[in-house]
Amino acid sequence: MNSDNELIASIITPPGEGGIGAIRVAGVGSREFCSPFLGWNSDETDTTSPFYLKLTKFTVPESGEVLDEVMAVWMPSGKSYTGDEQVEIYCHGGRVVLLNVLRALYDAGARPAEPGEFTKRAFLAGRIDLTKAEAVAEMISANSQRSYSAARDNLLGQTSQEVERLRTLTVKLAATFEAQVDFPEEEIDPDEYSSLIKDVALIRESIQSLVNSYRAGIVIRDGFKVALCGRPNAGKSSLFNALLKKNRAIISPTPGTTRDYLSEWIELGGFAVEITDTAGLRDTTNEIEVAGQQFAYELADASDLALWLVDCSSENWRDEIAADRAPAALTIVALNKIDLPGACVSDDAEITLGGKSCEALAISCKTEQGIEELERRILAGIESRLEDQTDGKVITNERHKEKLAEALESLVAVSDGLDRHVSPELIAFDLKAVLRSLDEITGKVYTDDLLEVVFSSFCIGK
Ligand SMILES: Nc1nc2c(ncn2[C@@H]2O[C@H](COP(=O)(O)OP(=O)(O)O)[C@@H](O)[C@H]2O)c(=O)[nH]1
Ligand SMILES: [Mg+2]
Repeated sequence: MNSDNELIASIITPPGEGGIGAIRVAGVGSREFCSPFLGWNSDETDTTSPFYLKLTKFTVPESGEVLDEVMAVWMPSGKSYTGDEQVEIYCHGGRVVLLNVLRALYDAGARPAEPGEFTKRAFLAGRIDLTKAEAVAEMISANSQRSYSAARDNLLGQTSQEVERLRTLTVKLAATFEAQVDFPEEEIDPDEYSSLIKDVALIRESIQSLVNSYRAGIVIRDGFKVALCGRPNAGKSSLFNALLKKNRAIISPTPGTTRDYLSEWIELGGFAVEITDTAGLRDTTNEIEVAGQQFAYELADASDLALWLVDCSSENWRDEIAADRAPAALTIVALNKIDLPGACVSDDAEITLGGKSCEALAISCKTEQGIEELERRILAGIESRLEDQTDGKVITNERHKEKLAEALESLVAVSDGLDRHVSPELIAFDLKAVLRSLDEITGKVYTDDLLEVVFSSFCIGK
Protein backbone atom coordinates (compact mmCIF):
# COMPACT_ATOMS: atom_id res chain seq x y z
CA MET A 1 0.00 0.00 0.00
CA ASN A 2 1.06 3.58 -0.53
CA SER A 3 2.09 5.57 2.47
CA ASP A 4 0.42 8.54 0.85
CA ASN A 5 -3.16 7.78 -0.08
CA GLU A 6 -4.43 11.28 -0.59
CA LEU A 7 -6.89 11.74 -3.42
CA ILE A 8 -5.06 13.19 -6.38
CA ALA A 9 -6.47 14.29 -9.72
CA SER A 10 -5.01 15.48 -12.99
CA ILE A 11 -5.61 15.68 -16.71
CA ILE A 12 -3.81 12.69 -18.27
CA THR A 13 -4.16 13.59 -21.94
CA PRO A 14 -1.98 16.13 -23.77
CA PRO A 15 -2.97 19.80 -23.91
CA GLY A 16 -4.78 21.06 -26.99
CA GLU A 17 -7.99 20.10 -28.70
CA GLY A 18 -8.95 16.48 -29.22
CA GLY A 19 -11.87 14.09 -29.36
CA ILE A 20 -11.30 13.00 -25.78
CA GLY A 21 -9.63 14.56 -22.77
CA ALA A 22 -9.19 12.30 -19.76
CA ILE A 23 -8.97 13.05 -16.05
CA ARG A 24 -7.69 10.54 -13.53
CA VAL A 25 -8.60 10.51 -9.85
CA ALA A 26 -6.54 8.16 -7.66
CA GLY A 27 -6.47 7.31 -3.96
CA VAL A 28 -8.57 5.58 -1.33
CA GLY A 29 -12.25 6.40 -1.75
CA SER A 30 -11.99 7.63 -5.35
CA ARG A 31 -15.29 6.05 -6.32
CA GLU A 32 -17.18 7.47 -3.35
CA PHE A 33 -15.58 10.85 -3.98
CA CYS A 34 -16.59 10.92 -7.65
CA SER A 35 -20.05 9.36 -7.32
CA PRO A 36 -21.95 12.62 -6.63
CA PHE A 37 -20.48 14.16 -9.81
CA LEU A 38 -21.22 11.17 -11.98
CA GLY A 39 -24.68 10.27 -10.68
CA TRP A 40 -23.39 6.93 -9.48
CA ASN A 41 -25.14 5.23 -6.60
CA SER A 42 -22.98 4.99 -3.56
CA ASP A 43 -24.17 1.41 -3.06
CA GLU A 44 -22.80 -1.07 -5.57
CA THR A 45 -25.26 -1.48 -8.42
CA ASP A 46 -24.29 -2.44 -11.95
CA THR A 47 -23.77 1.19 -12.96
CA THR A 48 -20.78 1.36 -10.68
CA SER A 49 -19.34 -2.07 -11.42
CA PRO A 50 -15.55 -1.93 -11.72
CA PHE A 51 -14.19 -1.49 -15.25
CA TYR A 52 -17.70 -0.76 -16.55
CA LEU A 53 -17.38 2.27 -18.82
CA LYS A 54 -20.64 4.14 -18.81
CA LEU A 55 -22.05 7.27 -20.39
CA THR A 56 -23.18 9.82 -17.83
CA LYS A 57 -23.29 13.54 -17.10
CA PHE A 58 -20.67 15.27 -15.01
CA THR A 59 -22.73 17.44 -12.68
CA VAL A 60 -21.68 19.80 -9.91
CA PRO A 61 -23.84 18.51 -7.04
CA GLU A 62 -24.36 21.86 -5.25
CA SER A 63 -25.47 23.87 -8.28
CA GLY A 64 -26.79 21.02 -10.42
CA GLU A 65 -24.81 22.46 -13.34
CA VAL A 66 -23.87 19.87 -15.96
CA LEU A 67 -20.27 20.48 -17.07
CA ASP A 68 -20.03 17.82 -19.77
CA GLU A 69 -21.41 14.55 -21.04
CA VAL A 70 -18.71 12.03 -20.16
CA MET A 71 -17.76 8.37 -20.05
CA ALA A 72 -16.46 7.25 -16.68
CA VAL A 73 -15.07 4.10 -15.11
CA TRP A 74 -13.73 3.05 -11.70
CA MET A 75 -11.03 0.57 -10.90
CA PRO A 76 -10.66 -1.00 -7.48
CA SER A 77 -7.47 -0.86 -5.44
CA GLY A 78 -4.81 -3.22 -6.78
CA LYS A 79 -6.34 -3.25 -10.24
CA SER A 80 -5.45 0.13 -11.70
CA TYR A 81 -2.44 1.91 -13.22
CA THR A 82 -1.46 3.47 -9.90
CA GLY A 83 -2.44 0.44 -7.84
CA ASP A 84 -4.80 2.77 -5.93
CA GLU A 85 -8.54 2.83 -6.23
CA GLN A 86 -9.01 4.97 -9.30
CA VAL A 87 -11.68 6.73 -11.36
CA GLU A 88 -11.13 7.91 -14.92
CA ILE A 89 -13.40 10.43 -16.57
CA TYR A 90 -13.35 10.84 -20.34
CA CYS A 91 -14.58 14.32 -21.20
CA HIS A 92 -14.58 16.11 -24.51
CA GLY A 93 -11.03 17.10 -25.30
CA GLY A 94 -11.10 20.86 -24.84
CA ARG A 95 -9.04 23.00 -22.51
CA VAL A 96 -11.94 24.82 -20.81
CA VAL A 97 -14.16 21.80 -20.28
CA LEU A 98 -11.28 19.84 -18.72
CA LEU A 99 -10.27 22.72 -16.45
CA ASN A 100 -13.89 23.16 -15.31
CA VAL A 101 -14.25 19.48 -14.43
CA LEU A 102 -10.86 19.48 -12.72
CA ARG A 103 -11.70 22.60 -10.70
CA ALA A 104 -14.91 20.98 -9.46
CA LEU A 105 -12.86 17.97 -8.27
CA TYR A 106 -10.28 20.20 -6.57
CA ASP A 107 -13.02 22.27 -4.90
CA ALA A 108 -14.39 19.03 -3.47
CA GLY A 109 -11.03 18.17 -1.90
CA ALA A 110 -8.84 16.30 -4.40
CA ARG A 111 -5.38 17.76 -4.79
CA PRO A 112 -3.43 18.23 -8.04
CA ALA A 113 -1.15 15.29 -8.88
CA GLU A 114 2.55 16.08 -8.91
CA PRO A 115 4.67 15.36 -12.01
CA GLY A 116 5.05 11.58 -12.36
CA GLU A 117 2.94 10.94 -9.25
CA PHE A 118 0.63 8.38 -10.88
CA THR A 119 3.62 6.33 -12.05
CA LYS A 120 5.41 6.86 -8.73
CA ARG A 121 2.38 5.40 -6.94
CA ALA A 122 2.45 2.43 -9.33
CA PHE A 123 6.09 1.90 -8.30
CA LEU A 124 5.42 2.33 -4.57
CA ALA A 125 2.48 -0.07 -4.82
CA GLY A 126 4.92 -2.64 -6.26
CA ARG A 127 3.05 -2.83 -9.55
CA ILE A 128 6.10 -1.91 -11.62
CA ASP A 129 9.80 -1.67 -10.87
CA LEU A 130 11.89 1.46 -11.37
CA THR A 131 13.17 0.52 -14.84
CA LYS A 132 9.59 0.09 -16.02
CA ALA A 133 8.57 3.41 -14.51
CA GLU A 134 11.45 5.04 -16.38
CA ALA A 135 10.41 3.21 -19.54
CA VAL A 136 7.02 4.93 -19.34
CA ALA A 137 8.77 8.30 -19.72
CA GLU A 138 10.98 6.88 -22.49
CA MET A 139 7.96 5.52 -24.34
CA ILE A 140 6.19 8.87 -24.19
CA SER A 141 9.21 10.80 -25.47
CA ALA A 142 10.27 8.22 -28.10
CA ASN A 143 10.72 10.04 -31.42
CA SER A 144 11.96 7.26 -33.70
CA GLN A 145 11.17 3.59 -34.34
CA ARG A 146 14.39 2.59 -32.56
CA SER A 147 13.84 4.68 -29.45
CA TYR A 148 10.29 3.38 -29.35
CA SER A 149 11.48 -0.26 -29.57
CA ALA A 150 14.03 0.30 -26.80
CA ALA A 151 11.40 1.91 -24.57
CA ARG A 152 8.97 -0.93 -25.28
CA ASP A 153 11.59 -3.57 -24.47
CA ASN A 154 12.28 -1.83 -21.16
CA LEU A 155 8.57 -1.53 -20.45
CA LEU A 156 8.27 -5.28 -21.06
CA GLY A 157 11.11 -5.84 -18.59
CA GLN A 158 14.22 -6.43 -20.68
CA THR A 159 16.52 -4.39 -18.43
CA SER A 160 14.90 -5.69 -15.23
CA GLN A 161 15.28 -9.29 -16.37
CA GLU A 162 18.94 -8.87 -17.27
CA VAL A 163 19.67 -7.07 -13.98
CA GLU A 164 17.74 -9.77 -12.12
CA ARG A 165 19.78 -12.49 -13.86
CA LEU A 166 23.04 -10.82 -12.85
CA ARG A 167 21.70 -10.31 -9.35
CA THR A 168 20.88 -14.01 -8.93
CA LEU A 169 24.42 -14.95 -9.99
CA THR A 170 25.88 -12.40 -7.58
CA VAL A 171 23.66 -13.57 -4.69
CA LYS A 172 24.94 -17.12 -5.22
CA LEU A 173 28.54 -15.94 -5.05
CA ALA A 174 27.87 -13.80 -1.99
CA ALA A 175 26.27 -16.78 -0.25
CA THR A 176 29.39 -18.89 -0.85
CA PHE A 177 31.67 -16.31 0.75
CA GLU A 178 29.28 -15.59 3.61
CA ALA A 179 29.21 -19.33 4.39
CA GLN A 180 33.00 -19.14 4.52
CA VAL A 181 32.77 -16.40 7.12
CA ASP A 182 30.35 -18.45 9.22
CA PHE A 183 32.09 -21.81 8.77
CA PRO A 184 35.76 -21.03 8.15
CA GLU A 185 36.70 -24.68 8.77
CA GLU A 186 34.93 -25.69 5.51
CA GLU A 187 37.56 -24.39 3.14
CA ILE A 188 36.90 -23.78 -0.54
CA ASP A 189 39.04 -26.23 -2.51
CA PRO A 190 41.33 -24.83 -5.25
CA ASP A 191 39.11 -26.09 -8.09
CA GLU A 192 36.06 -24.43 -6.64
CA TYR A 193 38.08 -21.28 -6.02
CA SER A 194 39.11 -21.00 -9.66
CA SER A 195 35.56 -21.64 -10.81
CA LEU A 196 34.41 -18.79 -8.53
CA ILE A 197 36.98 -16.54 -10.20
CA LYS A 198 35.48 -17.53 -13.55
CA ASP A 199 31.95 -16.79 -12.34
CA VAL A 200 33.00 -13.30 -11.30
CA ALA A 201 34.64 -12.77 -14.70
CA LEU A 202 31.42 -13.78 -16.46
CA ILE A 203 29.32 -11.33 -14.48
CA ARG A 204 31.92 -8.64 -15.13
CA GLU A 205 31.80 -9.31 -18.86
CA SER A 206 28.01 -9.05 -18.98
CA ILE A 207 27.99 -5.81 -17.03
CA GLN A 208 30.88 -4.37 -19.05
CA SER A 209 29.05 -5.03 -22.31
CA LEU A 210 25.92 -3.36 -20.92
CA VAL A 211 27.99 -0.33 -19.92
CA ASN A 212 29.55 -0.27 -23.40
CA SER A 213 26.14 -0.48 -25.05
CA TYR A 214 25.24 2.93 -23.63
CA ARG A 215 27.25 4.55 -26.44
CA ALA A 216 24.74 3.05 -28.85
CA GLY A 217 21.96 3.76 -26.35
CA ILE A 218 22.54 7.49 -26.58
CA VAL A 219 22.12 7.37 -30.36
CA ILE A 220 18.97 5.28 -30.02
CA ARG A 221 17.51 7.59 -27.38
CA ASP A 222 18.67 11.04 -28.52
CA GLY A 223 19.31 10.47 -32.20
CA PHE A 224 22.37 10.94 -34.40
CA LYS A 225 23.68 14.43 -35.03
CA VAL A 226 24.80 15.37 -38.53
CA ALA A 227 26.33 18.80 -39.24
CA LEU A 228 26.50 20.17 -42.77
CA CYS A 229 29.62 22.23 -43.21
CA GLY A 230 31.98 23.56 -45.83
CA ARG A 231 32.66 26.87 -47.55
CA PRO A 232 29.86 29.26 -48.52
CA ASN A 233 28.00 28.36 -51.70
CA ALA A 234 29.09 24.72 -51.55
CA GLY A 235 25.42 23.72 -51.37
CA LYS A 236 24.92 23.03 -47.65
CA SER A 237 21.45 24.54 -47.52
CA SER A 238 20.53 22.75 -50.74
CA LEU A 239 21.60 19.44 -49.22
CA PHE A 240 19.72 20.29 -46.03
CA ASN A 241 16.53 20.68 -48.07
CA ALA A 242 17.29 17.56 -50.12
CA LEU A 243 17.69 15.43 -46.98
CA LEU A 244 14.57 16.94 -45.45
CA LYS A 245 12.72 16.51 -48.72
CA LYS A 246 11.28 20.00 -48.35
CA ASN A 247 12.34 23.61 -48.71
CA ARG A 248 13.29 24.72 -45.26
CA ALA A 249 16.58 26.62 -45.61
CA ILE A 250 17.14 29.69 -47.77
CA ILE A 251 19.30 28.86 -50.75
CA SER A 252 21.08 31.68 -52.47
CA PRO A 253 23.89 32.16 -54.95
CA THR A 254 25.20 34.98 -52.71
CA PRO A 255 27.86 33.48 -50.46
CA GLY A 256 27.26 33.84 -46.74
CA THR A 257 23.43 33.64 -46.78
CA THR A 258 23.23 31.20 -43.89
CA ARG A 259 24.79 32.99 -40.95
CA ASP A 260 22.89 31.29 -38.19
CA TYR A 261 22.12 27.61 -38.13
CA LEU A 262 18.96 25.53 -38.68
CA SER A 263 18.20 22.11 -37.28
CA GLU A 264 15.56 19.58 -38.27
CA TRP A 265 14.88 15.94 -37.49
CA ILE A 266 14.50 13.19 -40.05
CA GLU A 267 14.11 9.45 -39.57
CA LEU A 268 16.66 7.25 -41.30
CA GLY A 269 16.49 3.47 -40.98
CA GLY A 270 14.32 3.91 -37.89
CA PHE A 271 16.83 6.24 -36.20
CA ALA A 272 16.18 9.86 -35.39
CA VAL A 273 18.74 12.01 -37.19
CA GLU A 274 19.20 15.70 -36.46
CA ILE A 275 20.51 17.58 -39.47
CA THR A 276 22.04 21.00 -38.86
CA ASP A 277 22.74 23.50 -41.63
CA THR A 278 25.60 25.74 -40.57
CA ALA A 279 27.11 29.00 -41.73
CA GLY A 280 29.75 28.63 -44.42
CA LEU A 281 33.32 28.32 -43.24
CA ARG A 282 35.70 30.79 -44.92
CA ASP A 283 37.87 33.82 -44.26
CA THR A 284 35.74 36.82 -43.51
CA THR A 285 35.85 40.02 -41.50
CA ASN A 286 32.09 40.36 -41.11
CA GLU A 287 31.47 40.08 -37.37
CA ILE A 288 28.19 38.17 -37.58
CA GLU A 289 29.68 35.75 -40.07
CA VAL A 290 32.75 35.19 -37.92
CA ALA A 291 30.55 34.37 -34.92
CA GLY A 292 28.42 32.07 -37.11
CA GLN A 293 31.49 30.27 -38.38
CA GLN A 294 32.98 29.75 -34.98
CA PHE A 295 29.69 28.28 -33.89
CA ALA A 296 29.59 26.12 -37.04
CA TYR A 297 32.92 24.58 -36.15
CA GLU A 298 31.80 23.96 -32.59
CA LEU A 299 28.68 22.23 -33.93
CA ALA A 300 30.66 20.21 -36.45
CA ASP A 301 33.24 19.12 -33.87
CA ALA A 302 30.52 18.02 -31.45
CA SER A 303 28.37 16.24 -34.04
CA ASP A 304 28.33 12.48 -34.62
CA LEU A 305 29.02 13.02 -38.30
CA ALA A 306 30.17 16.06 -40.26
CA LEU A 307 29.23 16.24 -43.93
CA TRP A 308 31.81 18.52 -45.54
CA LEU A 309 30.46 19.93 -48.79
CA VAL A 310 32.67 21.06 -51.63
CA ASP A 311 31.64 22.82 -54.84
CA CYS A 312 33.62 20.63 -57.19
CA SER A 313 32.73 22.81 -60.17
CA SER A 314 34.92 25.57 -58.74
CA GLU A 315 38.44 25.73 -60.11
CA ASN A 316 40.55 25.45 -57.04
CA TRP A 317 38.49 23.23 -54.79
CA ARG A 318 41.41 20.86 -54.25
CA ASP A 319 43.59 23.66 -52.89
CA GLU A 320 40.75 24.96 -50.75
CA ILE A 321 40.00 21.62 -49.20
CA ALA A 322 43.66 21.04 -48.44
CA ALA A 323 43.76 24.38 -46.59
CA ASP A 324 40.53 23.91 -44.57
CA ARG A 325 40.53 22.48 -41.08
CA ALA A 326 38.68 19.18 -40.77
CA PRO A 327 36.08 18.89 -37.97
CA ALA A 328 36.96 16.64 -35.05
CA ALA A 329 33.97 14.38 -35.74
CA LEU A 330 33.78 11.52 -38.24
CA THR A 331 33.72 13.35 -41.59
CA ILE A 332 32.41 12.51 -45.06
CA VAL A 333 33.38 14.83 -47.92
CA ALA A 334 30.50 15.34 -50.36
CA LEU A 335 31.69 16.59 -53.76
CA ASN A 336 28.65 18.58 -54.82
CA LYS A 337 27.41 20.01 -58.15
CA ILE A 338 28.64 17.11 -60.29
CA ASP A 339 25.82 18.01 -62.69
CA LEU A 340 27.75 21.09 -63.80
CA PRO A 341 29.87 20.77 -66.94
CA GLY A 342 33.02 22.10 -65.29
CA ALA A 343 32.73 19.71 -62.37
CA CYS A 344 35.99 17.97 -61.74
CA VAL A 345 35.05 14.92 -59.80
CA SER A 346 37.66 12.99 -58.00
CA ASP A 347 37.50 9.24 -58.45
CA ASP A 348 39.09 8.77 -55.07
CA ALA A 349 37.00 7.00 -52.48
CA GLU A 350 38.98 9.05 -49.95
CA ILE A 351 40.01 12.68 -49.95
CA THR A 352 42.32 14.65 -47.72
CA LEU A 353 40.60 17.48 -45.89
CA GLY A 354 43.13 19.65 -44.08
CA GLY A 355 45.42 16.70 -43.47
CA LYS A 356 42.66 14.29 -42.43
CA SER A 357 41.80 11.43 -44.75
CA CYS A 358 37.99 11.28 -45.22
CA GLU A 359 35.53 9.12 -47.08
CA ALA A 360 34.37 10.95 -50.25
CA LEU A 361 31.22 10.81 -52.35
CA ALA A 362 30.11 12.70 -55.47
CA ILE A 363 26.60 14.19 -55.34
CA SER A 364 24.34 16.74 -56.91
CA CYS A 365 21.70 18.47 -54.83
CA LYS A 366 20.18 19.69 -58.06
CA THR A 367 19.64 16.32 -59.81
CA GLU A 368 19.67 14.37 -56.50
CA GLN A 369 22.33 12.09 -57.90
CA GLY A 370 24.16 10.38 -55.03
CA ILE A 371 21.73 11.57 -52.34
CA GLU A 372 20.38 8.08 -51.66
CA GLU A 373 23.94 6.77 -51.41
CA LEU A 374 24.72 9.61 -49.01
CA GLU A 375 21.77 8.54 -46.84
CA ARG A 376 23.15 5.00 -46.85
CA ARG A 377 26.54 6.34 -45.72
CA ILE A 378 24.90 8.30 -42.89
CA LEU A 379 23.14 5.10 -41.83
CA ALA A 380 26.45 3.23 -41.97
CA GLY A 381 27.87 5.93 -39.69
CA ILE A 382 25.05 5.27 -37.24
CA GLU A 383 25.52 1.53 -37.44
CA SER A 384 29.24 1.83 -36.76
CA ARG A 385 28.23 3.32 -33.42
CA LEU A 386 26.09 0.27 -32.63
CA GLU A 387 28.89 -2.26 -33.02
CA ASP A 388 29.53 -2.66 -29.35
CA GLN A 389 25.92 -3.65 -28.81
CA THR A 390 25.80 -7.24 -27.56
CA ASP A 391 22.88 -9.64 -28.05
CA GLY A 392 20.47 -6.76 -28.54
CA LYS A 393 20.59 -5.56 -24.93
CA VAL A 394 21.17 -1.84 -25.00
CA ILE A 395 21.19 0.52 -22.05
CA THR A 396 19.43 3.76 -22.97
CA ASN A 397 19.18 5.24 -19.49
CA GLU A 398 22.10 7.17 -18.03
CA ARG A 399 21.16 6.31 -14.45
CA HIS A 400 21.24 2.61 -15.28
CA LYS A 401 24.62 3.01 -16.95
CA GLU A 402 26.02 4.79 -13.90
CA LYS A 403 24.76 2.12 -11.50
CA LEU A 404 26.17 -0.61 -13.76
CA ALA A 405 29.53 1.16 -13.82
CA GLU A 406 29.38 1.28 -10.02
CA ALA A 407 28.64 -2.46 -9.88
CA LEU A 408 31.54 -3.04 -12.23
CA GLU A 409 33.92 -1.15 -9.97
CA SER A 410 32.92 -3.32 -7.02
CA LEU A 411 33.34 -6.44 -9.15
CA VAL A 412 36.86 -5.37 -10.06
CA ALA A 413 37.53 -5.16 -6.33
CA VAL A 414 36.11 -8.69 -5.97
CA SER A 415 38.40 -10.03 -8.71
CA ASP A 416 41.42 -8.31 -7.19
CA GLY A 417 40.53 -9.70 -3.78
CA LEU A 418 40.22 -13.21 -5.15
CA ASP A 419 43.58 -12.93 -6.88
CA ARG A 420 45.18 -11.84 -3.65
CA HIS A 421 43.28 -14.45 -1.59
CA VAL A 422 41.92 -11.83 0.82
CA SER A 423 39.54 -12.85 3.59
CA PRO A 424 36.01 -13.98 2.64
CA GLU A 425 34.57 -11.04 4.65
CA LEU A 426 36.13 -8.58 2.26
CA ILE A 427 34.90 -10.45 -0.82
CA ALA A 428 31.39 -10.69 0.63
CA PHE A 429 31.49 -6.97 1.41
CA ASP A 430 32.32 -6.03 -2.20
CA LEU A 431 29.71 -8.45 -3.54
CA LYS A 432 27.10 -6.74 -1.37
CA ALA A 433 28.10 -3.43 -2.94
CA VAL A 434 27.48 -5.01 -6.37
CA LEU A 435 24.03 -6.11 -5.22
CA ARG A 436 23.21 -2.67 -3.88
CA SER A 437 24.08 -1.03 -7.22
CA LEU A 438 21.99 -3.57 -9.14
CA ASP A 439 19.08 -3.17 -6.72
CA GLU A 440 19.12 0.58 -7.20
CA ILE A 441 18.56 0.06 -10.92
CA THR A 442 15.35 -1.89 -10.42
CA GLY A 443 14.37 0.04 -7.30
CA LYS A 444 14.54 -2.90 -4.91
CA VAL A 445 16.57 -0.46 -2.87
CA TYR A 446 15.73 3.23 -3.11
CA THR A 447 15.91 6.52 -1.30
CA ASP A 448 13.55 9.49 -1.50
CA ASP A 449 16.29 11.38 -3.36
CA LEU A 450 16.48 8.66 -5.99
CA LEU A 451 12.70 8.75 -6.52
CA GLU A 452 12.87 12.54 -6.72
CA VAL A 453 15.50 12.28 -9.48
CA VAL A 454 13.54 9.70 -11.43
CA PHE A 455 10.06 11.16 -11.20
CA SER A 456 10.85 14.87 -11.35
CA SER A 457 11.63 14.45 -15.05
CA PHE A 458 8.05 13.31 -15.69
CA CYS A 459 5.28 15.70 -16.67
CA ILE A 460 2.07 16.24 -14.72
CA GLY A 461 -0.48 13.58 -15.56
CA LYS A 462 2.02 10.75 -16.07
N1 LIG B 1 24.13 23.13 -60.43
C1 LIG B 1 24.04 22.96 -59.12
N2 LIG B 1 23.88 23.99 -58.31
C2 LIG B 1 23.78 23.78 -56.98
C3 LIG B 1 23.87 22.48 -56.44
N3 LIG B 1 23.76 22.58 -55.10
C4 LIG B 1 23.61 23.90 -54.81
N4 LIG B 1 23.63 24.64 -55.95
C5 LIG B 1 23.53 26.10 -56.05
O1 LIG B 1 24.61 26.68 -55.36
C6 LIG B 1 24.22 27.88 -54.75
C7 LIG B 1 24.55 27.86 -53.28
O2 LIG B 1 23.76 26.88 -52.65
P1 LIG B 1 23.44 26.91 -51.09
O3 LIG B 1 22.72 25.64 -50.79
O4 LIG B 1 22.80 28.17 -50.70
O5 LIG B 1 24.91 26.86 -50.52
P2 LIG B 1 25.44 27.10 -49.02
O6 LIG B 1 25.96 28.48 -48.97
O7 LIG B 1 26.53 26.11 -48.85
O8 LIG B 1 24.29 26.87 -48.09
C8 LIG B 1 22.74 28.06 -55.03
O9 LIG B 1 22.59 28.91 -56.14
C9 LIG B 1 22.29 26.65 -55.38
O10 LIG B 1 21.19 26.61 -56.24
C10 LIG B 1 24.04 21.39 -57.34
O11 LIG B 1 24.14 20.20 -56.98
N5 LIG B 1 24.13 21.68 -58.67
MG1 LIG C 1 23.47 28.09 -46.67
